[in-house]
Amino acid sequence: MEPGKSRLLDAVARRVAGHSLEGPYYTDRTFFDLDITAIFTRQWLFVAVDAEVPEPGDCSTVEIGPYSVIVLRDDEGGLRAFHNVCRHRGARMLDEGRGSVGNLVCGYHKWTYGTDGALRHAPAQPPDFDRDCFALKTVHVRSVGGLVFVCLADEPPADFPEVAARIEPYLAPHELRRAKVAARCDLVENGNWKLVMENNRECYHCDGHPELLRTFFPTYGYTRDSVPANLRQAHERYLRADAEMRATYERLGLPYALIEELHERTTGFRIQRDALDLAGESFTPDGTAACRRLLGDLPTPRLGHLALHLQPNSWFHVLGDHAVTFSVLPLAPDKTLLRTTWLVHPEAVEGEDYDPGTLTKVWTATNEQDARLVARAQQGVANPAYEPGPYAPTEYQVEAFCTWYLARLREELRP
Ligand code: 3BY
Ligand code: FES
Ligand code: FE
Repeated sequence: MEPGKSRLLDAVARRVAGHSLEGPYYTDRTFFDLDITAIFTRQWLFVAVDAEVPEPGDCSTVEIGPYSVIVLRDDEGGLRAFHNVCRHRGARMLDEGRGSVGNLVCGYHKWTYGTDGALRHAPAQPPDFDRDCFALKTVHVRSVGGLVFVCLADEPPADFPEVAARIEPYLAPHELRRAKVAARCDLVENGNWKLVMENNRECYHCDGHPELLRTFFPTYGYTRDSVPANLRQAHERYLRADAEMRATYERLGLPYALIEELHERTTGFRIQRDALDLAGESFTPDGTAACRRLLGDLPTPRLGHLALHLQPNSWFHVLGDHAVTFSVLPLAPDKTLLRTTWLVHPEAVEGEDYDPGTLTKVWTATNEQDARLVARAQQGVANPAYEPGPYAPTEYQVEAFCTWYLARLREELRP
């Protein structure tokens, strides 16, 4: 076995369950490259929403390690994804970001591809040139209730269709496929992508989120018996709100049961409809809706939030009045892009039904607070004095993330 590989396998074997990972997982270029190969080229990744590419020709380009992928609505209204690499001499076709195209034209020598990826025109080639041999390379893509996932693997994880089928009924009433993008924010965090994910998987640090905690119950992640004394009052409020929400979900026929299979399967996920504090409608200072026009045909804004967490790179909060999606993309061992997107009903009018500032305020503040925590964590794990420490019981989803992650590394490194 190559020495590099055995060093990585040794690190994986050394890992003490229930403890954070060793420093090099977050700082070392070899681990970063392994993460791209073992995780980001193998798994289904959340990269966009249908609402970003509603019309034929609409496209969104996303960078995944050294890869660049075009997500595109084709002329028939179907979703497609292609490698952003021209089949002539490999030039990048589209810049990162969003746009709309009739055809995909390479800027170098004008090879021109249809929205189905077929090469339509290659100037000044000999008569026997076979255009059929040079279609854009495809990438697996699918929408799950309006959330767009791509997979760079030749053979994507076999359990994703089943996971999608279990998630879709929860998302369906919110009709995200028809929604519109109300706001978007790209935040580059000074930390490894795993620190961004781990931070999202616990509320142990949530007292750092005063705006979020107006409505987000800080008891998230605690069991009934483990709620600490300072959170007892919040827990009492949670229990009352939870009972009422369950009755609402039952009455409206909304799926709400917790499904939590974060490390038991290749596509780890967690989904749950859950109460919010105060008015219980949205992430606002008093909990009332931030958008007057509700998603889908929902009859009431008081629905709490549908929380969805997926390995390896995403989480979502889907409410009665809006949805907010989070996509995590690694840039370097110590740099990560967090892309946040807010969705509202397609006919919601800015300035009338919603104010973008109010809509985005809580998660913008929360993301910035989290980014500061992640940057501090990165500084600490890069310090030679760092050694892995024990997770608290309420950090069980961080442990699940690490367990899931290490299983993927083991699969990749298997001799
Ligand atoms: O966005 C989330 O779901 C996580 C869970 C707890 C902390 N953070 C808010
Ligand atoms: Fe694209 Fe030449 S590299 S047309
Ligand atoms: Fe946080």
